[in-house]
Amino acid sequence: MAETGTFVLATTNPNKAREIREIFAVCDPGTELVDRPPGVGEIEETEDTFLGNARLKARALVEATGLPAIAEDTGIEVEALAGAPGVRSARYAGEPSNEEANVDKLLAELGPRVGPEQRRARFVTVAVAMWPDGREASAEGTVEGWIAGERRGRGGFGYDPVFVPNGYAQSFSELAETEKNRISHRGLAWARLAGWLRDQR
Ligand code: ITT
Repeated sequence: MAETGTFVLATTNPNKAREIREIFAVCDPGTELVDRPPGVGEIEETEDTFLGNARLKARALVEATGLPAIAEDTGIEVEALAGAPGVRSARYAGEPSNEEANVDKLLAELGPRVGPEQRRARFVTVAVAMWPDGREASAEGTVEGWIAGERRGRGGFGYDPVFVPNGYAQSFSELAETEKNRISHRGLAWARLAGWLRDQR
């Protein structure tokens, strides 16, 4: 199957876009990523799964541009909170999405629980590629860890300051972005999908 290797990037989050571009540069430099064009309205994430929401975003960009598109949906699942915030991670503290408020709420909900065992969490990313003829491919990536008692570090975005991956003493905010991408939910999901796309050419 011969593919053109050009995709519109559906994400509106510049931090995600930067990480996805870095992952493709390593795993599939032959794929060209085009930024989401201005004028595509907000896409409501009405599904209750990461795959469902990633598909909604990819489909909206395919329909708006007539080009193949890639999209992802990501969330953080906290064991002691029965998997919350999960698919609601972007709007955990309400609308509009506010990363500071989301982290404050997560720390408050975990309250007095102490240590990695009581604060277990995982990030999940589902990555989707979709073509105008309706074909699609997807891949999932997860990373296990725990929620620190307070913010640590200045890098990253979203929940990174409070997420400590298993096997590390640092939060994602304290790791170099190349190291985060090597082990993260996003790094694993997109490395899988990018590798598959590369092998199709
Ligand atoms: P798009 O839907 O436009 O791609 P978004 O930021 O709204 O961008 P999501 O719906 O997937 O993305 O929401 C996931 C939320 O989880 C997002 O608001 C981030 O704050 C957070 N998040 C996503 N990836 C993260 C990461 O690698 N590290 C920390 N937090 C992350």
